[in-house]
Amino acid sequence: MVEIAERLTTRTFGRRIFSFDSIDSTNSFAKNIAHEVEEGTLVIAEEQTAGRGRLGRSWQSERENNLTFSIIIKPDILAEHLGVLSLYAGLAVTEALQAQTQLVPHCKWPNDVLIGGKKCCGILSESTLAREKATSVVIGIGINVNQSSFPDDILATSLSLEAGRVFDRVNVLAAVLAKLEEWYRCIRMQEYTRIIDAWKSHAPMLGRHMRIKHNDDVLEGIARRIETDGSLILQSNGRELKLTAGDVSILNK
Ligand code: BT5
Repeated sequence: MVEIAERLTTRTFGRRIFSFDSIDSTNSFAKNIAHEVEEGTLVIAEEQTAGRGRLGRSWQSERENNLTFSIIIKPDILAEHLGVLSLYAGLAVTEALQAQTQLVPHCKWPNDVLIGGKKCCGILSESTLAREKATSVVIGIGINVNQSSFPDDILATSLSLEAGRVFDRVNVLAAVLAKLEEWYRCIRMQEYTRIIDAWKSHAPMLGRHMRIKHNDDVLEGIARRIETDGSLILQSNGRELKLTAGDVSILNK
C-alpha cells in the first residue's frame, strides 16, 4: 500500500506513515512511538503476527485483504471521558464504510462495527495517562475488507462478502481517516454529546434487551442510554447500572 499518502484528503491524519509488511501489532508499535511523533501519525501493516483485541483476545486478519492500522492522537481528554474515544472511532468507521459501500453498517457498544449483525470492524483504543489526562491515545482499527471466509467460531463478515464486490483498500482507508479527522474536532472541543448523538443514530441497540458479559458477571436488561463519558446505562431488575466495558449480545425479546 505504498500509494497511501497521495490518496489522502486529510490535513493531519495519516500525514506521517509507518508502514510494515509484517509486525506483531500496529497498536504495540504505535504505543512505543506515541510520545515522540506528531498527532495523526498512522501505523499500518499488511500482516500482524500478534494482532490484539481487548482482554488479551486476538484479532485475526488475512494479509493483503484487509486493513489493520493504528492512529495516534493527543486529545488532552480527561481520563473519565476516555470511553467516548471508542464511540468516536466507531462512528467515523461506520460513516466512512456507509459512504464507500452503500451498505448500512451499525455501531455496537462499545467498540464494534457490524454489518447484517456480523462484525466487520473491531476497535482497540489504548491510552497513556498523566495527571488524570490522556497524553496520547492509540486507536487501533481492524476492518475486514476483502476477506472471503472466516473461522466458524467468530461471527464476522467483510465489506466484499456483504456487497458482492472487491474494494480498493486505500480508498476505504482514506475515507476512514477523513471521517476520523472530521469528528476529531468534536473531541478537541469537548463536544462529546454531538459524537454520542451521531453514534446513537447508527446504533439500533438502544432500547433493546441485551446480555452483557463483563469479567465473570453476566447481566441482562434493556440498554437505556449512553452517557457523555461513553458508558452504557442498562436497566436491569428495576435498577439502572452504569457499564464502562463488556461484551454485548442483543436478545430477541
Ligand atoms: C476488538 O477486540 O474487536 C479490537 C480489535 C482491534 C484490532 C486492531 S487491528 C490494528 C490494531 N492493532 C492491534 O493489535 N489491534 C488493533 P474485541 O472486542 O476484544 O474482539 C476480539 C474478538 O473478535 C476475538 O476474540 C474474535 O472473537 C473476534 N475477531 C477476531 N478477529 C476478527 C475479525 N477479523 N473479524 C471479526 N471478528 C474478529
